[in-house]
Amino acid sequence: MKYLIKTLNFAIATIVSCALVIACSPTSTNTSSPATGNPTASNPSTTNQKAIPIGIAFAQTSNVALLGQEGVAGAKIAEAYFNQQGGINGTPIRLVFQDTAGDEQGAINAFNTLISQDKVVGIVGPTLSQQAFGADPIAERAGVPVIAASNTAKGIPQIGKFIARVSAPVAVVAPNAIEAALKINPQIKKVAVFYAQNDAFNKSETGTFQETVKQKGLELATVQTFQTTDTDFQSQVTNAINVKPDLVIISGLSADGGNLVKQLRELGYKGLIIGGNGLNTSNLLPVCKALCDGIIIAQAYSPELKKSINTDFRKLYNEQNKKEPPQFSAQAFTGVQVFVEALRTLDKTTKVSSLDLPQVRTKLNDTLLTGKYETPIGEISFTPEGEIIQKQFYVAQIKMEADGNSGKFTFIQ
Ligand code: 1QQ
Repeated sequence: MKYLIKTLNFAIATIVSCALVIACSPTSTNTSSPATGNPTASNPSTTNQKAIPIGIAFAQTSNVALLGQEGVAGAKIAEAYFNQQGGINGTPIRLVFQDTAGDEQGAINAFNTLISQDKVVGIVGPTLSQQAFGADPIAERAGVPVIAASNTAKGIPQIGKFIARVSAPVAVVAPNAIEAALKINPQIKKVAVFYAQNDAFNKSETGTFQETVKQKGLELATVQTFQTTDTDFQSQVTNAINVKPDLVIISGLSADGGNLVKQLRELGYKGLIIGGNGLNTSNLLPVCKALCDGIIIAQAYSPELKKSINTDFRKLYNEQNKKEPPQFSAQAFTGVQVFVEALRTLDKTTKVSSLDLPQVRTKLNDTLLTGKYETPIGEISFTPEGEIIQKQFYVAQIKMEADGNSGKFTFIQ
């Protein structure tokens, strides 16, 4: 009798897990505890079929990988961390990574694979807003929840009801950098603004910077444009230096932004420089080396935040990377955390394993939007539209060592 009940339970468990995991096999007997359930695996072919798949779409190749790799690192820490805690009430999660590379098509391909082939319950990504405007409508049409972890342009949550973000918009974060610059140098009057005109995020960010400059009563002395693929900025830098600015503000990505900083300094600009979110990575340091010193960058994360989940995250990141965690890693961790906590909540009312995939995706989206989360970036929640509600922001300044090779982000606000 006991044996019969056990067999029946197993048969039911198998049928139930097949409801969610399309590629399941009826002979699957993997009942390993979450703690041993292959928590760091990222290759779908070698992983536990019972685990709940969450897609991660970040740039792992192209110049945008300088930003995307930090997201990958944060997501991997979250996978191990939450599986160690028991995953989704006993069922592990499994992150499935797809490289978006640097453009829209790369993100579209990654999303299509995650949605149709990997059958994920939701997606964290893509790396750039420019990519999100191309790929998010695909998830929206397929009814797959997306949590943007590094898309800060205006209009991201408005793409659709399945699109939310844990990356606070530049409109809220970027003005803090100008305030910090004015504290360092209250004499600032003339401002030169540079932006990459082939990128949606940079166009959005420069709009915020330019508005803030005017609101603060500063003179917007010149606006110079470039492309994220440019390496030579001599003519724009010369134009800017001619107006004798006291502050330069750059909206670009890390490779172009780093080269622009380098050429500004080489051609003699001595004033303060603000970099936007695209320069917000220590992968910038090998590009402008000693000349990166002093760049001011607004932050949506501080390693110093005294919350136990941040202490845990910071320790794990430090152990692996021997440095403080950067914002993009903290935001990616947070994106995974929101999915995990929303899945736990959903699973308590309706067993996730009893739902089919479209149901899980829809209910997960509804659940995540109503939750409150204690995360490494602080306590967050969402507006009904999917915009993040976050209270605290910071400003960092890059300090380079005398050798010009290493440096770090020091928090000034
Ligand atoms: C965006 C961004 C990027 C610079 C983050 C990597 O904020 O594209 O919205």
